[in-house]
Amino acid sequence: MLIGLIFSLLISNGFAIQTKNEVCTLLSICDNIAEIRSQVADIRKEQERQAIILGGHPALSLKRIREPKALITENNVEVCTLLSICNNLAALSSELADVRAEQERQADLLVESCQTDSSPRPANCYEALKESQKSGVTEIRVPEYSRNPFKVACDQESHGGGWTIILRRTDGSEDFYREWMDYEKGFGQVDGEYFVGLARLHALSSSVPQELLILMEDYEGEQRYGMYDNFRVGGEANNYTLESLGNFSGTAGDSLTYHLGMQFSTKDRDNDIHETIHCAVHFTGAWWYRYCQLSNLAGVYEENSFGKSVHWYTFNGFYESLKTAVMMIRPRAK
Ligand SMILES: *[C@@H]1O[C@H](CO)[C@@H](O)[C@H](O)[C@H]1NC(C)=O
Ligand SMILES: *[C@@H]1O[C@H](CO)[C@@H](O)[C@H](O)[C@H]1NC(C)=O
Ligand SMILES: [Ca+2]
Repeated sequence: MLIGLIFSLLISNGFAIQTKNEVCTLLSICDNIAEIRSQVADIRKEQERQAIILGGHPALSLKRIREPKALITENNVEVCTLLSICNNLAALSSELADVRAEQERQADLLVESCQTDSSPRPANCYEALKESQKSGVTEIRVPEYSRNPFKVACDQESHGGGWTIILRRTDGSEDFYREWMDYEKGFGQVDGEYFVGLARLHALSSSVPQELLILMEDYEGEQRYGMYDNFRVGGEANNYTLESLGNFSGTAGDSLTYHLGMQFSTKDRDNDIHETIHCAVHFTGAWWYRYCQLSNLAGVYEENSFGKSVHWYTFNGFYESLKTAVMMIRPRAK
């Protein structure tokens, strides 16, 4: 904003007016270039000063601007030829472009940091449990991950409560056959069907050891669950590998340990180890596919053909779709 003002002053008071009213000699052009360059240097100083004032935001540290190659010696008439003027003008305009780009970057960061709400938030639904025993949508912030809070649904009743819901299938209202970018970011309605997103899932599960609870119900109304006591998902660098599950307990049987160590796959990312099949496409889902799967909780809702459904093999086999599937995590009790 301030910088924008300086820019307009620079353009109206500097080079343009003088060249209009004066005889345009090589000397006056040289002087003008030197003057503009010194003003650009001032603007850069001002940017640095602002970056320091805004220093609370770690991303605001000033990006170094490259030094232009051509240099004008102050009032050096001898070297001021047409060629050197051209070189200097080119250097100047690239320098201006850099300054402008840096200014835009800082403006974006400023807007972002102003929008950041720094009031306290629980880091997960287990912490939220201390404030309210009611299940529902709440805002959490994972300090290791981002300054920005995000919404999740909490289950504060099942198996002692404190569960952060990471995936929920209940009615088929949300399309789960999606691309990598969606799975990375998360999608859906947090009060309905949704997936929390792989990046957040990694952040949630990598800071503290987690338990994973999966609640499932079939169309006959039978409910079963599976629990794993040390669930962890890797980061972007290893394609959100299912790094750890721990020991299984529960009534649904273990249809997930088969997937341990696998990277995540989506319809546009074949990271499974099946050489001829792109499992995510073949089974219309997204999962830690191996060769290919025993479970497919991000499969197609109410789709009852082999392997494409929302299924958990040790509960409902490969054909029938589950009516409800909810995955949730909670920091492991020590
Ligand atoms: C992650 O997935 C991409 C796309 O499928 C692949 O090219 C890349 O090699 C994978 N990364 C690792 C560490 O395997
Ligand atoms: C899993 O069970 C085994 C054998 O019962 C035990 O040795 C191990 O410590 C358990 N792992 C965890 C993470 O509790
Ligand atoms: Ca494959």
